[in-house]
Amino acid sequence: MAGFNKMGCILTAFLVFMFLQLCSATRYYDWVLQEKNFTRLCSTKSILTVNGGFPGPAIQVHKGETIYVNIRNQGLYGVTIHWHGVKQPRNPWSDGPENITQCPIQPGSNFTYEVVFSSEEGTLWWHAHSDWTRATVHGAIVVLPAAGTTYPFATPYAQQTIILASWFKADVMEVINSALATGADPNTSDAFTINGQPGDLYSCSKASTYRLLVDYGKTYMLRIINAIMNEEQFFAIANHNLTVVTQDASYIKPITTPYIMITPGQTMDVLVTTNQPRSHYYMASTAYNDGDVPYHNGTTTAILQYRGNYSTPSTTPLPNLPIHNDTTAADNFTARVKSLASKAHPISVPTNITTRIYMTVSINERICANASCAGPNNNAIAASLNNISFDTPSIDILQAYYRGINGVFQGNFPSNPPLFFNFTGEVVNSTKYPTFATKAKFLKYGEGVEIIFQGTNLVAPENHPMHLHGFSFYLVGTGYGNFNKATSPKTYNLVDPPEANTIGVPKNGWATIRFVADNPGVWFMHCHLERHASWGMDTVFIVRNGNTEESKLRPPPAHMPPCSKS
Ligand SMILES: *[C@@H]1O[C@H](CO)[C@@H](O)[C@H](O)[C@H]1NC(C)=O
Ligand SMILES: *[C@@H]1O[C@H](CO)[C@@H](O)[C@H](O)[C@H]1NC(C)=O
Ligand SMILES: *[C@@H]1O[C@H](CO)[C@@H](O)[C@H](O)[C@H]1NC(C)=O
Ligand SMILES: *[C@@H]1O[C@H](CO)[C@@H](O)[C@H](O)[C@H]1NC(C)=O
Ligand SMILES: *[C@@H]1O[C@H](CO)[C@@H](O)[C@H](O)[C@H]1NC(C)=O
Ligand SMILES: *[C@@H]1O[C@H](CO)[C@@H](O)[C@H](O)[C@H]1NC(C)=O
Ligand SMILES: *[C@@H]1O[C@H](CO)[C@@H](O)[C@H](O)[C@H]1NC(C)=O
Ligand SMILES: *[C@@H]1O[C@H](CO)[C@@H](O)[C@H](O)[C@H]1NC(C)=O
Ligand SMILES: *[C@@H]1O[C@H](CO)[C@@H](O)[C@H](O)[C@H]1NC(C)=O
Ligand SMILES: *[C@@H]1O[C@H](CO)[C@@H](O)[C@H](O)[C@H]1NC(C)=O
Ligand SMILES: *[C@@H]1O[C@H](CO)[C@@H](O)[C@H](O)[C@H]1NC(C)=O
Ligand SMILES: *[C@@H]1O[C@H](CO)[C@@H](O)[C@H](O)[C@H]1NC(C)=O
Ligand SMILES: [Cu+2]
Repeated sequence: MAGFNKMGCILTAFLVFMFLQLCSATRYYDWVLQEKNFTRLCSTKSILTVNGGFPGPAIQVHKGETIYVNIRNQGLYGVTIHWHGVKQPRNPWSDGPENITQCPIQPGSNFTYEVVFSSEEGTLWWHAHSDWTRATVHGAIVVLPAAGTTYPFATPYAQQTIILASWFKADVMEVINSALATGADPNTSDAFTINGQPGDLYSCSKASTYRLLVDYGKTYMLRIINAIMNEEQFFAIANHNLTVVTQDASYIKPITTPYIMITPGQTMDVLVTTNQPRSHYYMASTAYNDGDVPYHNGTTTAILQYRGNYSTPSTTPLPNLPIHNDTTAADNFTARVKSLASKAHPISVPTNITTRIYMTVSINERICANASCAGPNNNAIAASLNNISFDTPSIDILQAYYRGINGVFQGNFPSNPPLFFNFTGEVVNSTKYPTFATKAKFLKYGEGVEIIFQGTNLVAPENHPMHLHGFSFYLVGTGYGNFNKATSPKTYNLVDPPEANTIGVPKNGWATIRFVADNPGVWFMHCHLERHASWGMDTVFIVRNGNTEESKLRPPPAHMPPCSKS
């Protein structure tokens, strides 16, 4: 009897130990930010990485879990990490944007993020949110259905993350810092990459091209992430259709298409059926750029390689990707994206809108003394929302709001542009110049919010992928030209609009989004083209506390990284 108890005890202890191991294995991540040398495009350079990887490690969770990620910074400068598309209910303390919700984790120190998953299901990603460090510091987040539930389609045979990224031969910090210093456009990247590799069409890249080995007659899920810095993308696989089933970790009505258009910041899960003759096929990604602005014009490739006994084909077919300025191709795809809106995955589009913001999205000029800058008209390029070019503070806005520190930001971000003109028409000189300030917009807890993004023709019109932290929102309408108060709302889709965290505002057009302000805290919103964000195409929403404990901001963790007195 005593022996049995002892054995039982040991067995229980062993099971508890194994359980804790499993839990800690999946719920606690220990990451080191470190420089590492990589060779790409015939040259070697040191880049900032997490745990030495490019891309960095993947996180896999089930819907609704919470994880902890300890970031130990052994790099050269202060960095923060953002969990892109994770709503982090009541927990902006772990959202990440530098000097918006925290100050940087300085070299030699560490910070543990608590990442709270809620309604997200699909693919998201994490990335550094300090200057341009996200170019090399990023990775996938896979959110599987909760235990006991499944996909709203047949479970794929296997799945693979496909991360699109940018590669610069130069140091990325130098690229943006020198551009900000001269006022000109930053240099474009030297390659796009798929899972870290430029692929066969770039020099010195053939041997390392990423290969996805597949079996014939199966359905694979590709979890595609656009981590590229400055260009939207067309992506396709030769001879294979793609069936898109999620966007930004929300299910959509399946779309079968030869190509997708995916903006920086967006994620899409696509199903691919391996029904073609056993062989090699390229998957490829190239820029969608409909503006008259510099962009990288290369094509990154990887190989979809069937397993089997066949001789290596003499040629590998490339998919037909639309040309870089094929706006129709981009719009044709984007217009097909609709929420699944099923019983198991319902949606809830707000109709009681109490805050409506009409927001111009513009590229601008900053006047330089003695016309000494290298941008247009010897001015510096700037960017703005409602003509306010965002100045990043040196104390985070979240802390300033929480502790009532004055002088860090102003709460009067306007609900309208300062001047109404023909935004998408001929440019008048006097409308090009923004105001530089740190302004945030307060929202009441639980209210319905609508934002009408209005693209403008100022300086350099193009498509802008606008990204909101802390929420997913519904894209209820888009159009070209100026938003028309009387006619545009009649085109809204309130039945099955896509739910997203990033949407492209058409070049010289508008896009309307809606969300309920049910996440108290401080939430950044910005263009996900990194050069635009650097130029000031950003703002901040502060959602006030509600009346119940569950509708209030959580208190900060014990050790937020300190802000330096620089
Ligand atoms: C990268 O390589 C250079 C040149 O060989 C070397 O000096 C440097 O220490 C290396 N950096 C890292 C992080 O390994
Ligand atoms: C820093 O890391 C240690 C473990 O290495 C951990 O105990 C500590 O809580 C971390 N500090 C912060 C602020 O996250
Ligand atoms: C940008 O490109 C130009 C022209 O190729 C080059 O001279 C310059 O060094 C580059 N700047 C940076 C920061 O890489
Ligand atoms: C791709 O889809 C189109 C339209 O549904 C169809 O005509 C075509 O046969 C499909 N191609 C393949 C390779 O499945
Ligand atoms: C792509 O860009 C490079 C470098 O800017 C340029 O030399 C080349 O002509 C461009 N190729 C095409 C097809 O536009
Ligand atoms: C592969 O196919 C060739 C030609 O049909 C055959 O000679 C060879 O034995 C096969 N190899 C294997 C491992 O099946
Ligand atoms: C698209 O770009 C091509 C070449 O880059 C150019 O010839 C063509 O005129 C452009 N089309 C439009 C509509 O701008
Ligand atoms: C876009 O869709 C329209 C209408 O459905 C069609 O006429 C056109 O050919 C499509 N264009 C492209 C590039 O797919
Ligand atoms: C954030 O603030 C710190 C001082 O706390 C400053 O050194 C850093 O440059 C700021 N970052 C940005 C992006 O402005
Ligand atoms: C605005 O400008 C566009 C493009 O020049 C023009 O087609 C449109 O008629 C203008 N709208 C108004 C109201 O003037
Ligand atoms: C445009 O406006 C700016 C700012 O008011 C002024 O400095 C500049 O001289 C104007 N340029 C022209 C060509 O009118
Ligand atoms: C609309 O929202 C406001 C603010 O949240 C609320 O006070 C009001 O009761 C709501 N109206 C309806 C009809 O739900
Ligand atoms: Cu933009």
